[in-house]
Amino acid sequence: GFLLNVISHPIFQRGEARVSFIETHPELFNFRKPQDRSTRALNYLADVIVNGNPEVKKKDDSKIFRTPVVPFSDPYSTYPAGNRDRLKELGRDGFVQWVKDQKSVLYTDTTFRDGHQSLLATRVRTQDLQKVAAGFAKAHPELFSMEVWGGATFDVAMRFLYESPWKRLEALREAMPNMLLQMLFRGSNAVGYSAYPDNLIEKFVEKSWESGIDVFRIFDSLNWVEAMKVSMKAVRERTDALCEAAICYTGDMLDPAKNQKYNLQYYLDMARQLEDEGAHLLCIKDMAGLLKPLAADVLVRELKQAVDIPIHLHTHDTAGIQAATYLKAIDANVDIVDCALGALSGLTSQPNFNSVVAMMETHERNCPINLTSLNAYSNYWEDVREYYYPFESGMKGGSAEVYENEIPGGQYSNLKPQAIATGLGDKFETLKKNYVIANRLFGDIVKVTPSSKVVGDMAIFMTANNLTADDVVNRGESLAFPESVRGFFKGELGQPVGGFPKDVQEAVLKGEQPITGRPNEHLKPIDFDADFKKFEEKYPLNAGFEDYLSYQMYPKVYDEYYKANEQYGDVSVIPTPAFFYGLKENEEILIEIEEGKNILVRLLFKSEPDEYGMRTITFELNGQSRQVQVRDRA
Ligand code: BTN
Ligand code: 3PY
Ligand code: ZN
Repeated sequence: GFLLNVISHPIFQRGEARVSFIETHPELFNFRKPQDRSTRALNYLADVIVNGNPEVKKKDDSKIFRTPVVPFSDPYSTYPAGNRDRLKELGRDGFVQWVKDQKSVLYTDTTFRDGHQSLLATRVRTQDLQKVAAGFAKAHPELFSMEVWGGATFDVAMRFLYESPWKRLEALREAMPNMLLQMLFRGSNAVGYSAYPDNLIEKFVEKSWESGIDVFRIFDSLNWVEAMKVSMKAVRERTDALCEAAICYTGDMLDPAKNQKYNLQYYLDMARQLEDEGAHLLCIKDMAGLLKPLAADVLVRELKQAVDIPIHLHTHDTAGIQAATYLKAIDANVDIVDCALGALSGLTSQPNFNSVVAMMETHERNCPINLTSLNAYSNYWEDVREYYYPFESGMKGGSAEVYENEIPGGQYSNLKPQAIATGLGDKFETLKKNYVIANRLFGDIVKVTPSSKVVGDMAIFMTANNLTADDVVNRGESLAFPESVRGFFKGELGQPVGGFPKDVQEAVLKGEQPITGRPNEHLKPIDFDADFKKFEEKYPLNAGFEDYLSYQMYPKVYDEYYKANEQYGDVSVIPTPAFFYGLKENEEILIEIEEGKNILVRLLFKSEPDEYGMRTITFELNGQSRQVQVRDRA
């Protein structure tokens, strides 16, 4: 940290502080003085100006951002009724009946969650969503739902953006009162990467609903229905939200060489089980974009016969042909499809919403959507996307390679930064090949968070250590496998279809005994009253029980998020370009520091580092000069 007090001053740290030093630096004894919001925002900006945002690995100083245009929307106009109003009016069963009875195809817009998760490593910040949320909800009340939360957004919001996922949800809830808000929920892993006690899962579902979620898309990363039951039941019994249960699609159903495990019969059986467990909706979750058009035709037709609940199709356009999959699925009477606004669509994201709407204009199942307005919102995102250029994956066009490596869209855009962070940036091709080999070693599993992360970790491990499949089996005794890989073979993510390959399991576990039941069963229920009290003592400035749940999901990430908030205040108010790139000399920004209160900040100049490596940053804050000292960590 750079907040300058005597303890953090280099002279003091080197043990060279003399009485005269103390006398000449009285300001250094002002520590722990509570700082106002503006000062903390200046502290943040000063640090980014001097040291950069640690998440921005390669800054391009020649970039000039266009100012994104928020499509006009009258802030005082009322909200047209949407599907949230319909759900309230009809109740859950009545609503599901309405979905089935009406003939048009319905749309979920994934721009606010999977779109940016899959293209920009989940880095889109709340304020960029919030600026268009209300206008979009007023202009497009016909949509089935908006996917806005869950998946990786929860983790990334705290870990990399230092913002509260709960506040994001609450802000979007307020801005979109007519729309169904949807989240992605990882069954027994909630929004994390490991199993949690059942009562934590239940509490999380309950609080998510209270904070605004109307549709829970629940999946298990190994398609193990057993692991989905607790969260499905919690949605049904503790909330008035819709329970959408997902089947993860993998392999190639129509390819006899690839459909030994994951074939039509397998999907139909799973669908019936999920319907029996009380799902209101069924999702085909094609997380890697492997569902080819002709397979979609068969799968949707057969599922419509097998179950009575509406079918919601989710895919990723990694191969570039998933609009064709949608057309086939729509002809086969799929009820709902997932799309992302043009500028955040395609490649590893969802198919292009705008173009699908245009495609459907003369189709008998057309659901009229105002395309001119949709295009204006896409243009907004085209400009906003530029802010996030460091998080682009570099993929330039669709790739049929995905049929081989089966990497989920949401993982693909994060794997590149992970490879770079582990020093494997120039071995990305080998890494993708090892992903295929790792999957085979694991017995060809369903790959979606968190199981996909296990395969990714194994691929990174093999690449970093130049290991072959043979090495893994034959030299396994002497290899220290990644923690996530050991956990997987111990049964901590549950049971894969067809069980674990015994030879690899033995090599990894080295005599340790795996569990066979639900991992959550082995976890002690949480005593919420006592535990929340402990949490409050440790983190007195927490924002309530929701923050406690964040802490339960990600203790270490929460701790760092909390400290960042103590030091910098709520950084979600900083405009995105300044958040990532700081300010150029003479650049001026407006920050809404709290509701209705704006400050104007201009960077005047930054000094050279002094003999201790400290720089002085001079700002103008609402016309007054203000200085902040920052250690140059370069
Ligand atoms: C997903 O598989 O959920 C999408 C990728 C999410 C990546 C996030 S980034 C922080 C955290 N650390 C990881 O290794 N993965 C997640
Ligand atoms: C997630 O769990 O984050 C996913 O998007 C899985 O597809
Ligand atoms: Zn997805």
